[in-house]
Amino acid sequence: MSADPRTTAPTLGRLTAPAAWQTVDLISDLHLQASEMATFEAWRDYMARTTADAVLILGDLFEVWVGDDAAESDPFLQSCAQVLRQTAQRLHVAFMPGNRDFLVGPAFLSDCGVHALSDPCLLQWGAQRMVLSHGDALCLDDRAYQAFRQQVRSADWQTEFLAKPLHERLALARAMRTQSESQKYSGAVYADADAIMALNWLHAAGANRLVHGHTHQPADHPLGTGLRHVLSDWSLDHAPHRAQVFRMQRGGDFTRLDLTPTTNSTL
Ligand code: LP5
Ligand code: MN
Repeated sequence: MSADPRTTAPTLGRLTAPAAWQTVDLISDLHLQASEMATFEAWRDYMARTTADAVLILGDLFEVWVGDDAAESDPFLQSCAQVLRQTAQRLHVAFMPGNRDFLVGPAFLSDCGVHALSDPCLLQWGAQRMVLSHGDALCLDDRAYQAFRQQVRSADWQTEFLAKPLHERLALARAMRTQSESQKYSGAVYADADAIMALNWLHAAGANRLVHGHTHQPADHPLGTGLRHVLSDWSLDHAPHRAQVFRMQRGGDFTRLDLTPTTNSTL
């Protein structure tokens, strides 16, 4: 019998913020893809202009990622790599894998100068301690997804998958996306983050805030005596347009910057 994830202590990664950091931006779920250039351009412009000391990407930056070798022959993924590389030259950029891009490898990240974040991860920033996650692991009621996740996150599955020719991996990823989209359009109600598991993570980390994406339901919820901040997804190619940055200040204040074209948020 496997352990109950609601009460098992998580394996936490750790990011200790340097004393000089004043502002940290958190983004997730951009689902970048060549057919959605408006979203890419908004992200590229944001990355070039942000005044934050760090951009932490909490998963699903890419629509799908089937292996680092795919980026070598794909001009769009090369453009994404260039944005990451240029931004990482002037501030701290870190990437946590999501359910679409969990196969982004250390070679791609180090080629871009991007730091890896494991999921979940404790961000220690002065007196603040917060847990960061993509969020999919918390959606426990989605049993079919959790079984799928357990399989595709295993080292054996990944070795076998990455050994397949690129065209086969792309076809499998397309089939998986079709399956996932058809589930969405069937009207299935998606699970939200499990409150007991989320609180267990906070307690294990000695933290009072959790920040995650994945559910695409941006909001700030009470969680125990703390808060759960849910990030927005991005799309400037499909209405309703959304492009939101969750910005934290040293000391704990936060704002949500809306970067859709009709607003005038300053970065
Ligand atoms: O991503 P989103 O928001 O649509 O839905 C997610 C869950 N879906 C996924 C799948 C991804 O969308 C696509 C993965 C791309 C990764 C590329 C590399 C690896 C390729 C792997 C090929 C096998 O994560 C969705 C959740 C939803 O979030 C809400 O939390 O419900 O979960 C699913 O749709 C999974 C199914 O519920 C269970 C799948 C069982 C396997 C069925 C196989 C079907 C045939 C596919 C052939 C490979
Ligand atoms: Mn996701």
